[in-house]
Amino acid sequence: MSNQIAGQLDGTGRRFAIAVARFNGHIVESLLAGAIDVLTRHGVKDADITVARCPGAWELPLVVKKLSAATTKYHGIIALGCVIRGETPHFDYVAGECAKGLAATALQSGIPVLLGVLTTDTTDQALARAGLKAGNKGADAAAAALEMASLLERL
Ligand code: INI
Repeated sequence: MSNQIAGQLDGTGRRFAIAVARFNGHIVESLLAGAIDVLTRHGVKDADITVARCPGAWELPLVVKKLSAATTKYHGIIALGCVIRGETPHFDYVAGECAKGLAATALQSGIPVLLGVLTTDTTDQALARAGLKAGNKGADAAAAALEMASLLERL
């Protein structure tokens, strides 16, 4: 019989931080609502959720790095943003460096860092993934945060 280890979606007694980029705010606020909804429905108290806002996706890695080193120890940090290709020739830099920075912070800190950053070609695609018709990437990232927090405790 193999030894199987997996995380559960139980947020009881856990603390999470959410870093939120203000750029494309109408979309990112829907990601934030989805993330908070999933966390609280799985037992995380409102008081145990910290939300930190920054200008854009480019700034998310630094904010997440500071949160990962904060005195309050979080069980997971969720990064939320929205980068739309049609709106900027900087798409590849902003989206690429954001993802790279977040991945590096997770590995350096040992704290799960969840990628809830939409990268789409159009605003319609982003809206669809922010709760309109193709799920909510913020909610997905929050579920992954719960799972990873539980999994890391068991590994
Ligand atoms: N930031 C985003 O989060 N999404 C974008 O689509 C975007 N565009 O289109 O440029 C964007 N740019 C701002 C960037 O994240 C920084 O805040 C800015 O360059 C200041 O450092």
